[in-house]
Amino acid sequence: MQVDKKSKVEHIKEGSAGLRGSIVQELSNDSDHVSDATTKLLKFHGTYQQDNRDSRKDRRKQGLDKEFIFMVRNRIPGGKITAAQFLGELDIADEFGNGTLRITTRQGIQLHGVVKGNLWNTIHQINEIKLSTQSACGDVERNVVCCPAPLRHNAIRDQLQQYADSIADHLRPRTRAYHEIWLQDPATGEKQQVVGPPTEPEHDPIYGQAYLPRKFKTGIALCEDNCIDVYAQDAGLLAVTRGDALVGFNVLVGGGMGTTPSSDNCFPALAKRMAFVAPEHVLPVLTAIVLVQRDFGNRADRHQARMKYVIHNWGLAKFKAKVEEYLPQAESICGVPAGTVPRPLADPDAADVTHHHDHLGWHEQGDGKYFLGLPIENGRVKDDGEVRLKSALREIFQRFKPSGRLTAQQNILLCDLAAPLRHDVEQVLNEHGVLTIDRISNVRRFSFACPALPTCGLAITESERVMPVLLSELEAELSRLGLSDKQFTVRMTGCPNGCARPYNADIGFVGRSADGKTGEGKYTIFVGGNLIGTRMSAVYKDLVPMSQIVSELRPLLLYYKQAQHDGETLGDFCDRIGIEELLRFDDEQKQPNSSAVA
Ligand code: SRM
Ligand code: SF4
Repeated sequence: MQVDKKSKVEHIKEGSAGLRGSIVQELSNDSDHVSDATTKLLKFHGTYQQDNRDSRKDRRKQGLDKEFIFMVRNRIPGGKITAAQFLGELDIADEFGNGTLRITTRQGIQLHGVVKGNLWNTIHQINEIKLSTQSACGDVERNVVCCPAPLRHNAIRDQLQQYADSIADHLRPRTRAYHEIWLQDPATGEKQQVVGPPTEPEHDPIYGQAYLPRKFKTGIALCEDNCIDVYAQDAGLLAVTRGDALVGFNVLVGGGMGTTPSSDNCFPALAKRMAFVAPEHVLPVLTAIVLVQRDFGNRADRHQARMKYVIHNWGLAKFKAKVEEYLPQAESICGVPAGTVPRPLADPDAADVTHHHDHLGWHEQGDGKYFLGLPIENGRVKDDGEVRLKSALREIFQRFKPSGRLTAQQNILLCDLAAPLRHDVEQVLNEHGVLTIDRISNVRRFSFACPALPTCGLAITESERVMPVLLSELEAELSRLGLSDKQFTVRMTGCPNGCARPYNADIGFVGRSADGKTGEGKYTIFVGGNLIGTRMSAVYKDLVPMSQIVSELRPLLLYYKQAQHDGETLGDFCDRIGIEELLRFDDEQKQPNSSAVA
């Protein structure tokens, strides 16, 4: 008997008639939640069924079902958003969500706390403001990230954004399901919801009927500005420039941060440098890469389904040869003559990542206007006590109409501001208690955390909600040691899936378990990555309770203070010294007769 090796999700996708399934029927029934199969399909439409995990226990005690809510994710290539769109998102969050917006680590926006009865309106209204949630989640190309800085000293950054837009457009599923389900017929004004499969077959030459085995992520960066973490992408496009001209891209393949410690052979990985490609050949080459992953990615085990495992199993040379084999098919899909892309593909150019910018603070754009990079703690746009960030942004977008760019560090750039408006913008921020970059510590500036509890169904520990407190402790320790001027990345996640990319940061905290009684989280501490995102970190300590994280880091910070080389970053230091020696020093400092660590 033939054993069906495909995972359950594969069957759901294949049987969904182009991602329709029974979404329409389930949206219109009285239940407060949807079935498992529909939950899976809804991801392709940009929404996750979740439940409020804060209320789980109490509700269980009362014999009640979970408090179901939906997270709705916008796909915003390069994080480019207009003032009207940002204001629209705020309104939608107020009307249908929990009143907050969450800027994501992929330059998107998430709304949380949408109940099922408001889901259609939420997604519909997002489309009304000309944004989309289509394929923000699901086994397809995700939001394409791209350096958001609106620097116009030359044309390169605008060109990169154009690539991000065209890649996003090209790799969007061809099914009409999204439009049928969520959009309104502009001619009749009626809700256009079609029940059942399409009358004419829809052909998707890239995704077929089963889409990809897993999510796929593309990012575009500059060597001197890797703000989007190009090595963490399935496909990274690293711009190669000569003077003011874009001459091509180094194509990096197989990055990915997710891992499942309990599952064998799972690991986070940095992408590998595969080839140099001329700008006009990027689309066919990227398409060929996607097709290889479509046909050879693991469809039996979702833990092994990301493209990094294909590359790990085959080796880079075999993977590259397969991409070359798929180029004719890709060329045909892209509508370019066969043989357009020279093969074999050229070896990567020597150019590589050298710097990282977070684009915070005021910058002249090169066109006489200015942008302000505003830090947003963990990307959460909300009014909280005296810090009324949401109201400040609302006023700024209403009064000054800047365009916005969301960053992959969960911050926002307020762009295209004339010089005289700088003072007014600062005044609004001051009046609302919002801190600009000159008033926050370095460690807070270069940190971010994933949402985790109470919305994320996969969270093991807290992340976003505890990070601010942890950073306050860390700030005090760094100040005590005279290290406050150091710049290093600190990232936290509530589980090993790596949504805040903790595995290539200088310091990463990854949630591993939670105390059954107190709920206190225990974290793995990783050290030795770097700000420019080109090196993986290593486990320093495991299962450290939240309340002990700073004291467990203290000896390491002291060692750094004492033994750093001139200008050496914390991650470089940890990498040079090595985990074994760091732990030996840690041990020594903890001996009763040690004088160094108070
Ligand atoms: Fe993520 C799943 C949040 C960027 C790796 N991620 C999730 C879910 C949807 C949980 C779930 O599946 O039920 C989280 C929703 C939480 C919530 O309540 O909102 C979630 N991921 C996020 C965001 C919002 C984190 C943030 O702090 O901003 C980011 C949304 C980005 C976007 O706009 O598209 C986000 N996720 C990432 C990144 C970083 C990146 O892409 O640069 C990664 C690591 C890179 C990678 O993909 O390898 C990441 N998320 C994952 C994984 C692990 C995938 C894997 O290969 O194993 C999961 C779990 C899964 O897919 O099964 C996951
Ligand atoms: Fe959820 Fe884990 Fe991602 Fe955090 S890292 S948002 S806990 S899946």
